[in-house]
Amino acid sequence: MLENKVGMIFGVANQRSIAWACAQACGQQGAKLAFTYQGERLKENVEKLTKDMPEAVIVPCDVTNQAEVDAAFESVDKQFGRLDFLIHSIAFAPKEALEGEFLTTTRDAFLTALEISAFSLTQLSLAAVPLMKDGGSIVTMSYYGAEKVVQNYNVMGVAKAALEASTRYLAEDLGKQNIRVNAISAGPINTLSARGVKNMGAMLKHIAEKTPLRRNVEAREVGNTALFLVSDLSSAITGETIHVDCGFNIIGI
Ligand code: 0WD
Repeated sequence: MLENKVGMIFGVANQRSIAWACAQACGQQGAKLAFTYQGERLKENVEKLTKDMPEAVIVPCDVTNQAEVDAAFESVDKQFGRLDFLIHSIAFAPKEALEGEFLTTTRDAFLTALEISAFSLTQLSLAAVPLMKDGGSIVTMSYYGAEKVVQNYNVMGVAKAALEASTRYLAEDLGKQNIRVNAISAGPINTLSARGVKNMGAMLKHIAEKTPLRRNVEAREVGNTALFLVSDLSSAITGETIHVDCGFNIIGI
């Protein structure tokens, strides 16, 4: 399905990362992939995970460092000369902002969370456009806390709301170039980032009882939806936030 397509994947931290599930789904369909990692601490993880992908490009990219962002896209240009899709699967907020009341969020925590978790989508999209010569697809990861209040999610909910709005504005700007931009609103999955949210275990249990499908979503299922969104099967879908949450968001009382 993705033969001859080149994708860039941001946000593989370890084998549990949603980004890695996306990479596996797209890799299995023949995509050539470039992976970015944030800081030396994650380099080895990404190298190990991709050892059976000889063509993979692996480059450092902390989105707070514009020089690294530019260099990452230059590497992809040099290696492949094009880009067809980009998967943005990164977020960060200081741990202390992910508990207690939203009211006490500091300026620093707010700016950091919004910069890394929301602005980076626009930043990376701008860098991707010149390489998306035949159109393209950009996919980002959101969460229900963008729409409704979720205890402890706090400033990350505000960042995800900005991320979903950015998805719509980018979709409008880039549609003329046949570049689509969509978000996946994934149900909670026990990854490294998720552990930063207080009471994650209790939340997973509650959700498994309440969803129409009576279970939690698996990273693999989010990866498959990302595959759909970067493939031509979704060619008329842009600016959307698609829930991949076993139906949790449709439940009222
Ligand atoms: O329940 C979940 N796990 C959900 C996650 C439900 C719904 C959405 N999401 C979102 C997250 O908010 C995030 O946007 O999915 C995305 C991926 O999250 P993940 O797979 O759950 O988490 P993880 O495996 O930790 O990957 C996120 C990575 C970072 O990992 P760590 O844990 O080391 O912070 O984002 C990357 C980093 O690799 N990251 C950055 N990348 C570039 N520059 C930066 C940065 N400054 N900061 C964090």
